[in-house]
Amino acid sequence: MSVYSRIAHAGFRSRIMPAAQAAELIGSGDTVGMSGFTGSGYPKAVPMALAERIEAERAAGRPFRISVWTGASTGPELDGALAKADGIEFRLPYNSDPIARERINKGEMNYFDMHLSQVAPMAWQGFLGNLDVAVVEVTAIRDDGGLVPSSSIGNNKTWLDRAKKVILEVNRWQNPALEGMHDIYYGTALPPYRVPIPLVRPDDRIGSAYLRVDPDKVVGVVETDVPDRNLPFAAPDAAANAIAGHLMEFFRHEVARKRLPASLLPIQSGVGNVANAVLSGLVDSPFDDLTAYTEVIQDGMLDLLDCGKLRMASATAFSLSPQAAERINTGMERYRDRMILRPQEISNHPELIRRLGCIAMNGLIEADIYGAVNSTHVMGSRIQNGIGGSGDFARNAYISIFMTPSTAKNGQISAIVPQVSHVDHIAQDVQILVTEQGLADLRGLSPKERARLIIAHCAHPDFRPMLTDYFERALRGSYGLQSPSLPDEALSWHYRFMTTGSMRP
Ligand code: 0RQ
Repeated sequence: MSVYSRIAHAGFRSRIMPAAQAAELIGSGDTVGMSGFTGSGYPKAVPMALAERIEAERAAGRPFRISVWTGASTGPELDGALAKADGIEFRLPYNSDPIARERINKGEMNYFDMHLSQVAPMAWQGFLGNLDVAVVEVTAIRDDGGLVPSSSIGNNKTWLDRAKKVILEVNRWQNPALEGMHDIYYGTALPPYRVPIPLVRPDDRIGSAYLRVDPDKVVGVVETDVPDRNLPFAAPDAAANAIAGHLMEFFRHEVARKRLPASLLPIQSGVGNVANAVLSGLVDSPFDDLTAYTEVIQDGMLDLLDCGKLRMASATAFSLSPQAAERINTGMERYRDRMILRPQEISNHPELIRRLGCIAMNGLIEADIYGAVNSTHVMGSRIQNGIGGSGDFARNAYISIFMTPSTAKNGQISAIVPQVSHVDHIAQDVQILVTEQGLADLRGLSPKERARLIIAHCAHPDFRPMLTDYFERALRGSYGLQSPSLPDEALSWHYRFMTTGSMRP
């Protein structure tokens, strides 16, 4: 294959350069919008070259730090390399890289963790400041200058439009058959010019298969041949399988009561062990003709597509194990027409999630007896990842489900607590709570009814008596009886863990 085979446009071909030269086009203090969403479609060569440059500048006594905006989490060549070099001053909107996480929790990196649907609108509104450079991975450049997107879309449309200059990474590893899978909607506008987004089914295509960029802004083109680096999935454990079982039972019940159609409604599924077990559960379920309107397409969705249960999946990115990434990359022709990747402002758009009636299924760190959920902060202060898309989906879903094992840290922590140490999702946005112990349907219940149900159905038996005791005493000693609480004692569960390593008394 000729090195030019993916770059048909002569003007862009003349700007091909090594990654190190492209990294020279980024200055200290710049804000850089990079592609990338959950380990796919992120630039691999320029961030690595930039990290090297940052180390060299620092060694020469010249501190060099940048602000990094992306779609969501990325890979070790981006977040990992730049955080290791201590090159990130400010980061948005989501991170799951362990080195960056450590820097954030040590107070060495500012992090604005935000709803993923709001990133592009907020950039357009001007609240985030100027964008100096965009570094975006694509899979090809057509002769008309159209960009064939990569394995994630994220905020690329916005970065390409807003940045003063653009660096493109053209990745030959991605299958060229990706062309045609994407749907880039260019119809969004700021108020008062907003109009309804014309998407009424998850299958609808409402935009272009290509990203566009002003060729005059493109200062560098770098060719790569590097795979996306997603993490392998662990096989679902017993707790994950039990959670999946409770959810399948719940769906059967809802269909029998005619509260859900037999093909369910478009599913949104978080990532990780539990989410994957739920998707596997759907493979053996009685539900057919399923659809997904979600953030990421993960391994379990490929299985559902392969067995014919899933009609199509709409997302903004792939989030696949290395094996599944290989599987999709080699079988792209088979999958392409049944998948759509969109900008994250569309995949996570509240208007569309509400219109389509998505079934949202997300993980959590802890939930309290009233149903409020903490998705982000361990012990109220230490960030794990970020709210990601969970808020976009939970608030607007037809049914908002949160799922978790009932304990963490080898059973020393109860995931069900008297009061969450940080609130991401208020009780009104949490309709179904499910652990391996059981499922609590909180719809239509008052706070006290919720508390009794959550303790009985979701808490681990080791912690159930403590929670019941707390609740009964709160009923006697609380300032008001709408949501009875004993605030000092409620948070003492977290202090106990921090001081003794266990929430057990
Ligand atoms: O810590 O790695 O040090 O052992 O938190 O926990 O069990 O690996 O959980 O991978 O399911 O992630 C909420 C983080 C759950 C995820 C969260 C510790 C635990 C471990 C991770 P270690 P697990 P999961 C759409 C929606 C927000 C983003 C989102 C998340 C670590 O689901 O980031 O939902 N959600 N996006 O030991 C103390 C507790 C704990 C605890 C877990 N109660 N107390 N530590 N941990 N519970 C996503 C997409 O569609 C892309």
